Amino acid sequence: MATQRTPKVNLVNLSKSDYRGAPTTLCQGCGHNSINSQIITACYELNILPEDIVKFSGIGCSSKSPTYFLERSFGFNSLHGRMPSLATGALFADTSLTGIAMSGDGDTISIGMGQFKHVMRRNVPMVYIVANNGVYGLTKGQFSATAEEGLALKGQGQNPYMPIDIVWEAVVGRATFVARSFAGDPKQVRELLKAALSHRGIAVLDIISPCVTFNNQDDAHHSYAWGRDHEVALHDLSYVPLAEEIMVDYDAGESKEVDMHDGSRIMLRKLESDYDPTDRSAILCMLEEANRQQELITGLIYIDTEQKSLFDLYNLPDEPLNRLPADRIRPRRETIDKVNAMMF
Ligand SMILES: Cc1ncc(C[n+]2csc(CCOP(=O)(O)OP(=O)(O)O)c2C)c(N)n1
Ligand code: SF4
Ligand SMILES: [Mg+2]
Repeated sequence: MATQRTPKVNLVNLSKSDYRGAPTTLCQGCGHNSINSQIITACYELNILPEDIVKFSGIGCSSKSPTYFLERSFGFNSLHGRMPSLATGALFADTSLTGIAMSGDGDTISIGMGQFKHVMRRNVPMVYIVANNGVYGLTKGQFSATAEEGLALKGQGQNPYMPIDIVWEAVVGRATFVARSFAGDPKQVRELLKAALSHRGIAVLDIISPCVTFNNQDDAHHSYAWGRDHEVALHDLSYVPLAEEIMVDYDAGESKEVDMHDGSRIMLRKLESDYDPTDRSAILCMLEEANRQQELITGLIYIDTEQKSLFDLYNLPDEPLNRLPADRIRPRRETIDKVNAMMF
């Protein structure tokens, strides 16, 4: 008689399939599919209950992605470019949840740029992924604001404009965790996702995610071939959860440690040179130079674990606001009268 194999479970007694979503309807080979798989693996390996996660997205192929991971989590699809304000409100209402947002370069950097800037300056605790392919994939491949100058696409002509660098915008915009990765480098994507999920503040991940249907020619800056040839990893990054004994297998002086709020650590092993992800002005110079040299810099680019998050700025009760009874959430009649009296 054939024996049935029991699926492997994690510390919260769930198998990896408990973290999956509906079957994807994205094109085969789309970078977004690869990011989705790493979200599933990261959450499984971190033993997070899917019910403790809330997913957010806007509009685009990338924004369809939350359907394809964590089907046991709640999810919100916003209007195009408006996901950050929806996420801010939802997370404020229940600060016990972990937010994972999936957006696109069109959704965030074209129509959504204003909202993106404000969610970063407010340091809303959430993982904010931009699956960046240089085009509007869903509406058939128009140039997005991250497309490189001179990119020529069938039916679109040649892009005359300079691109916007998402990482640059995030560092200047005061996001407290900024990283870049490449969908063709799944290990790095996974480790960065795990670190981002432990960050208390906004974690922006610019992930180059090729659109195989509209923008994957070898010389295009968001293609698999270009990414593979031009990726320059700043460090070899490993995420070490609190529960695991830290096995430092690096020589002294060869690695940098970043301590996270929850006691976990990010280990950054030196590759070419020492890299300090806390020195904002040096980072901006490095990004400028990398763009000039056409290098795809990846890794943990900037981190600040000291800045207060949006929720730390308010005197919030321990219980989530959306679970407080009406008599605790509504101001009393006398309070309203007092406020009104102050107005006149
Ligand atoms: C207000 C509004 N304007 C325009 C559109 C059309 N539209 C839908 S998705 C999209 C762009 C999506 O691009 P991106 O965020 O890069 O996602 P991708 O499909 O490339 O993953 C556009 C312009 C829309 N849905 N709503
Ligand atoms: S059109 Fe492009 S972005 Fe959309 S699913 Fe296909 S490959 Fe992905
Ligand atoms: Mg896009």
